[in-house]
Amino acid sequence: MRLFVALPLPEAVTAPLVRLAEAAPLGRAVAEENLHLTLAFLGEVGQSALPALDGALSTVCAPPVCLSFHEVAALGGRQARVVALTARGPEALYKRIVSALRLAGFALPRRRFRAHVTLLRLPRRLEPGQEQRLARFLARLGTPPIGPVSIDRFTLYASQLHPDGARYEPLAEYALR
Ligand code: 3AM
Repeated sequence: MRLFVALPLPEAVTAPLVRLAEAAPLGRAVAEENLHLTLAFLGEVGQSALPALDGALSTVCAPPVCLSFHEVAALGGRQARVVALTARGPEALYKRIVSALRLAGFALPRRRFRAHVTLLRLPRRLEPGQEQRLARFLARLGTPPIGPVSIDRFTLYASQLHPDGARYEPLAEYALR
């Protein structure tokens, strides 16, 4: 199973975000039920490792996350792959989850954590003019008036890749209190 750990988002956040994504001049909007904030990507995990994974995530003890949103930006370096809403608030929880998973022997990609909610997936190559249209759209948006919100749990998701996009299934939830 392809697994990741993420913060689920309430409808008060996902509803305006999906409207915003659908107004973009290009790219494929992430479906509302798939909007989340990724904390750790585990990749392929065998069924036999699930009890150890659940055990590790159950040891994470942290208060609810106060999530605030910053800006809608194209992420992924020079060849941007996604448009995302950047966020602040889950950094301490991220560190606890990553150390609990590493302690339990799970290998995680070594990437700088930049909290974000992916809103749109961009085509591999942008046609002439598309880059400017996207830049104008992002500049107009500024900081969207969404949040802050308090999130009182994190979720282990399974991701299934399909030609029309990934589908995410929540497998387990862990309370933050
Ligand atoms: O929250 P987002 O959409 O940015 O990018 C993938 C997605 O994050 C990320 O895991 C989330 C659920 O699929 N992801 C996919 N492959 C990855 C990898 N090899 C990855 N993150 C790190 N390394």
